[in-house]
Amino acid sequence: MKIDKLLYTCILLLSSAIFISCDDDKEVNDFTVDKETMEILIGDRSVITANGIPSNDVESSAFEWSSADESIATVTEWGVVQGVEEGETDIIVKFGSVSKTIHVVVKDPIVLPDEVGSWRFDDPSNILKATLGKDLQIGANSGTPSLSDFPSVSGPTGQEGNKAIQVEKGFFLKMEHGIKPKEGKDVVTEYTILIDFKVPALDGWRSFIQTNPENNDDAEVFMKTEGQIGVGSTGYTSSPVVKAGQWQRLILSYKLGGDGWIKYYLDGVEILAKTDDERFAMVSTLVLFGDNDGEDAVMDVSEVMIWDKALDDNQMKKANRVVGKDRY
Ligand SMILES: [Ca+2]
Ligand SMILES: [Ca+2]
Ligand SMILES: [Ca+2]
Repeated sequence: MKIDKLLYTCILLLSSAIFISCDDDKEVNDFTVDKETMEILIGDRSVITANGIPSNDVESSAFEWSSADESIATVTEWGVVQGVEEGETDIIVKFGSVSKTIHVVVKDPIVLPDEVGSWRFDDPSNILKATLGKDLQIGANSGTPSLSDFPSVSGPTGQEGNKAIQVEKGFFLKMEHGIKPKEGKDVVTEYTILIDFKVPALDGWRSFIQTNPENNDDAEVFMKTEGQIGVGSTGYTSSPVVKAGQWQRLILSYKLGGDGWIKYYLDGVEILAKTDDERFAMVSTLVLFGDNDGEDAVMDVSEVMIWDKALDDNQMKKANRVVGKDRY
């Protein structure tokens, strides 16, 4: 008897469910999406299709689309998703009070190799600390420098926690980059260096790198007083590129040899490209912001990063875009 009762109850419930569903045939109160997750490349587009239940003749415009993070992926009012930057986010589609979430993974076809050294100058109590690699050292053209000669200053505006180091004229930093020369070479002939910097005014020459650890000859990469970047042997940018009082990102990619180059990118734009030059090859120590005879006026520096590869154009553009982006 008990089983019969249970069966009867079940049939009753089932038929009422069918009844309710048939009764609501014309009223859409739920919907499906054709995918729960999607993977997309930066710049590519892909569509998510939503269909009403029970009838699928709902106007597409009845659905409301939004992206949880438009810096990763955007979505149009028709459900067309576009990848913006590497990362993960959700696309949310709403119909009335019902909403569905589609998880989106945006991938970048351009792969940025891992850096081998990174210095951020964010900790005033340990300003030379390496995030990756060895801590930096300090140097001076005359006398013995002390840490108080290298004050902690503000970094890029709007980046809470991003601090910088101030390197005055006649003072410099020394980097033990840890990159080994290629087989058969006694110097490092391939690398890329990224420098986030600010010059307070266009009032004197600046030095970015000096490959001579003794710092007793000219630096390798300068800013001329008017703001051009380069050096005599490669030439300078045809016009000033450095702006007074503004944070900028310089990326220098170097590879010595027949297929080599020295390329300068500033804020993601190529400013100078030359064939290679032996003067850019490094020994185990690289001098930053130093020069032999005073062509190294004051500069604020909020980040230095180095790779043991010569990044290509796409990789430099990507490094300009993504390095530090999610850090502050
Ligand atoms: Ca000099
Ligand atoms: Ca030099
Ligand atoms: Ca910093």
